[in-house]
Amino acid sequence: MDITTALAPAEATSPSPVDADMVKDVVSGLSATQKFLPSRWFYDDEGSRLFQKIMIMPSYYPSRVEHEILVRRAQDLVRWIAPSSGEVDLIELGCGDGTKTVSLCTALHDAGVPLAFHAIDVSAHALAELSTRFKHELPQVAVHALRGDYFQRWPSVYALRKQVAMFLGSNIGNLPIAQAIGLLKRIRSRLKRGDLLLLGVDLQKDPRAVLAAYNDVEGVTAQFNLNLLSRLNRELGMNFDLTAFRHYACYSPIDGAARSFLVSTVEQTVRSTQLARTFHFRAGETIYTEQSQKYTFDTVEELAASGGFTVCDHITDAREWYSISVLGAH
Ligand code: AVI
Repeated sequence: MDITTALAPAEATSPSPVDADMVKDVVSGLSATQKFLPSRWFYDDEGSRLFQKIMIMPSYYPSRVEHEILVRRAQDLVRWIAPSSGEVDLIELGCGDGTKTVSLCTALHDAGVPLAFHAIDVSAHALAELSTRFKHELPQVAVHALRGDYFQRWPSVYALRKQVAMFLGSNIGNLPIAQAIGLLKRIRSRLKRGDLLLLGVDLQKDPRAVLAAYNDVEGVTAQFNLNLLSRLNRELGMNFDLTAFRHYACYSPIDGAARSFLVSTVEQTVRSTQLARTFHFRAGETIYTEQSQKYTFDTVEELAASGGFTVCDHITDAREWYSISVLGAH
């Protein structure tokens, strides 16, 4: 197996004490009329550990159903990815530890598709696990691990080979619409006509099932949400009292958005030594921390068109709870 781990220069050094983007987001988010903190800051080590826990909870169906589609509908995906005998570069944005994709790569390999797998992720730890997984389970496939932010990085590939990009995990749903379109356009600009993007999207369904996924009785999503405040305490010298905030999740079938908030249970002022700022909270005031968009086939089509793609197919589970939508670069 050929494993190339390319470290982005800025990421190869130890993290700087204060992240300038985080400072910008926190100052603007906590000064806004409707306070907000972007969900990208959830994923420090503890946040990633809690998200792993969420993914195996019975109420959190998206990861389970997506995995089921990747396994049960692998042959349909193989037919789209490799309708003829040419070589394919499979490029996964935000690959994690490879659990999602190893079964699809196995199906492609078993179908005799000449394949190179380019795995992009910010986490060196996840990439190391992915490399080990492929070494044990599928040593015949060349894995190129690329560490970095998928908003910026792209592997070097041969211009003539077919490229199939993958953005799974329903991660598109966490991006504000302008950013989601921006990401699709960026991916499109790297592809040529006839290449594909496989996009994992969570579909609209019984609102009670959606709400249960973000409002689990075990309280793991609450811990995941509150961990954001622990992170800001640690990294920006803030003094959030975690017992004075509560997780609140809601789902609106009108716009298909599941939203998470942290509610201040009392009137309070939070300080940051690093920022030399204070932020005031009324009792009951909320910080909007995450949007998880749920789609219909129509809204996937609108999103795809805005990003420069056409929808070729929606590969779903039997209940149509989730779709790996096949988008064609035209
Ligand atoms: C990573 N992302 C797709 C998850 C979601 O469903 O929006 C994050 C998550 N938030 C709460 N539970 C899971």
